[in-house]
Amino acid sequence: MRIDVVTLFPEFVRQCAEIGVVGRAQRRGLLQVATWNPRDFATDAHRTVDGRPCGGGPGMVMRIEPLRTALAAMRQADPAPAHVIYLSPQGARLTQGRVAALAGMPRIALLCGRYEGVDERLLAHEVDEELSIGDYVLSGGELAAAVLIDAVGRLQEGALNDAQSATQDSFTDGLLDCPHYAKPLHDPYGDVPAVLQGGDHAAIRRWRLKQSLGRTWLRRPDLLSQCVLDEESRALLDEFRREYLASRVP
Ligand code: 4GX
Repeated sequence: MRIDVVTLFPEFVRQCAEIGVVGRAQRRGLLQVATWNPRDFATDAHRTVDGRPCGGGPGMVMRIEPLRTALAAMRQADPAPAHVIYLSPQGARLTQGRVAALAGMPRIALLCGRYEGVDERLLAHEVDEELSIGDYVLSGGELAAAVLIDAVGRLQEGALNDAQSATQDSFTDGLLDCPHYAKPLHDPYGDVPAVLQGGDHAAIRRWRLKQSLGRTWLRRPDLLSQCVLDEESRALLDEFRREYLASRVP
């Protein structure tokens, strides 16, 4: 897929997308990231991209014209339609479900705001979807864009080696991940759980599912209430709850 990013800090976004699994996805030709700097499209002598807010108040607002021209240049470079996303705290929360849907699109464009945001008229005419990566305020949309590119990029077919298959991720089935261990089996910090030391793969699968269910119940009950649990999962969660509550009795 292709991701275009409109940003005043193109080097930052590109560098974020060059490391790790996502960088490898780009080198494998599974993902193309292109950046467009609105400052390059400002026409005045000072290459102004911002203006005072109409009606007064603090801060600056990103002006329409350099963004409109940057988006036009992006479309001229490749006329294929792009799903345009504005990143801001006013957007709908980005979830793994939304990430998976975006990962299946042939082309998305990310608009990164700085200052107090972008002129609302540009957003109304150019943006298809507004997304937030969480309920906190960043100093610009670039980190949010980097988060989205990372989450979407690693889901491109062939980006992950099958040892790290995306189908085993937290949230893919609506549950948190189970605990993981590597050698040594015995350490001053504790032992690897006995079931993981043996080769009973059915028992290991049940243990991992039980841990996932138990951790989701303990840490993110909001996620668990959205899940439909089958009979095996309900039994494993009951087992986890009973053991957990028994272990807490003084
Ligand atoms: N998830 N930011 C957008 C500019 C801005 C300011 C006010 C609209 C209104 C963010 C987030 C985020 C910082 C990006 C402010 N836009 N983006 N920027 N949380 O905090 O995505």
